[in-house]
Amino acid sequence: MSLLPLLDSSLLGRAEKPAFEFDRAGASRLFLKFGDFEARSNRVAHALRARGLKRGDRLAFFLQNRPEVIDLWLAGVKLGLVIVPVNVLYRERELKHILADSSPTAVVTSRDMAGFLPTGATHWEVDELTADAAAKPAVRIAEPCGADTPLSLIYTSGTTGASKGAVLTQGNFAANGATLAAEWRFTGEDRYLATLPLFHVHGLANGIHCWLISGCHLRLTERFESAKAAEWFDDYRPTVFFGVPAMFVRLLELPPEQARAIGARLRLAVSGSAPLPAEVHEKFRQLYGSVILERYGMTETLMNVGNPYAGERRPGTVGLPLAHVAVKICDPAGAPVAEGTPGELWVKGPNVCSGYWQRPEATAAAWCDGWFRTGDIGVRAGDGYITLQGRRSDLIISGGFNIYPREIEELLLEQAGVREAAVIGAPDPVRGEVPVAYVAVDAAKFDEVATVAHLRTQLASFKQPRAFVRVEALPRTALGKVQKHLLPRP
Ligand code: MLC
Ligand code: AMP
Repeated sequence: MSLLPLLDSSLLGRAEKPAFEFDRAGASRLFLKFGDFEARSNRVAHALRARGLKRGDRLAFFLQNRPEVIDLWLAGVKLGLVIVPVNVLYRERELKHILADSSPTAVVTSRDMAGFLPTGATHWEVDELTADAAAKPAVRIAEPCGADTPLSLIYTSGTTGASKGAVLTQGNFAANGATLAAEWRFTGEDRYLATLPLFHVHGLANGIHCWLISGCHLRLTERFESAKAAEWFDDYRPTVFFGVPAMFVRLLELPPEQARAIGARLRLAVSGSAPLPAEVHEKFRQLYGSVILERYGMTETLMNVGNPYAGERRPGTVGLPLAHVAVKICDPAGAPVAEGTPGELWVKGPNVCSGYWQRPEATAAAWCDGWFRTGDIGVRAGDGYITLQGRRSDLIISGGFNIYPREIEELLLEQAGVREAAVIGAPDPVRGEVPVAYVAVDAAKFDEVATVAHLRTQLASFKQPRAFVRVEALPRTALGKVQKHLLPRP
């Protein structure tokens, strides 16, 4: 299944229908129709081609949410480019790795963010690119692409080691978007409030594609801001909202009457990317009168499992395999386990990426007989509902952003006076978990203030340890492996 024909139902088929709105800082609200996105992305495609980009070339974007991200994405679909979305919170160390690994022709960024890029990175300012595109023809150029044409490299650490690029194809996005739009019953009448970042698959693969496939209306915000959420919901009156659990926790702060009115208009609230506590599910239902639909996905696989649209949305579970997705739960040897027995989730389907960019060994380790090993541990009940119970690795998820402790530990070990370092996730009422560092230091050499200041320049804000706990030595097994579960809780 290739992607453009699905999107054409809106780009060409609903050209005159109002599609989109966005509040621009210091300017009036921008309103666009589907046909405007067709024209804008064609112009951008011409501008990119004039700058030398051709099929298969990588093009990164390092941008807050704005309509130009959608233009770039659609231009990428049309030209057969490989778009590399980059988290806006990433800093030097993370950016260097992604840019070195994906070798993009350029990074499209804004003037205020260009300074974060490593020295020497080729970057194009989005406003200049847009001005350049405005002078180009609006007529479509499209390379012949198919389901197997790579469309995006999205960086994830997988279960181990350095961050890897998952190679997602046009077919992966088409299958995921078509399944979700159908299962979640999107129609042209829906109004989708899009506050999730477009550099991750939740906002990009699910949000943008459900919108374009169904031809509904979308309001994009630069980012989620809890202080503005009430105003957005009242003003835009969305029927659909997608969020990470931290957003739903923030929404519980709204006054009951306002929440009830918002809930009465909200046909569908979807949570994913991190576990939604059953308590938040229940409180949201009480306050908003709306039952959150929790689903489970990954960068490498897009969406795998979800609670049903019609039927029981069971708190604490991620529901049933989505259409076209096969899920088996396996023991460490790869044999399926019995109902009620925990095991690793393995998935197979048109949603699963084709492998890791230029890492055949990592790809070989993660796939087995055509099944992708998710690293997530879950259990299936007699009626098929799946409950996730944790992960094989010690991944921390904070506000829906993934943190690999090892990355922070390695950086800490490079700091003066740090002998040993271990990072774990501490429970947090809003973000689910936050990273906390345990360090064994030489007091004379270690400067906590300087270390924190240095980490800020190297790591995304959500990876900054929220506390440093000093220990004499890390607890270790006889073989020297750190026993994180024995660390004193902060
Ligand atoms: C977050 N921050 C941003 C930002 N988003 N800063 C600038 N621009 C953005 N777009 C920073 C803030 O500066 C702050 O830094 C911290 O994050 C928290 O911000 P907050 O305003 O206090 O918000 P909070 O109420 O805590 O909510 C955080 C959040 C954010 C929910 C807005 O965590 C978020 O956007 N999460 C979405 C992650 C996501 O899309 N994941 C999907 C992955 S795909 P500081 O320094 O104070 O910490 C995946 C697969 C799947 O997992 O299944 O979907
Ligand atoms: P990412 O690598 O950013 O794509 O994150 C994917 C990981 O997020 C999955 O492997 C899960 O561990 C986690 N995840 C996604 N959705 C859920 C959910 N509904 N409940 C629990 N964990 C989830």
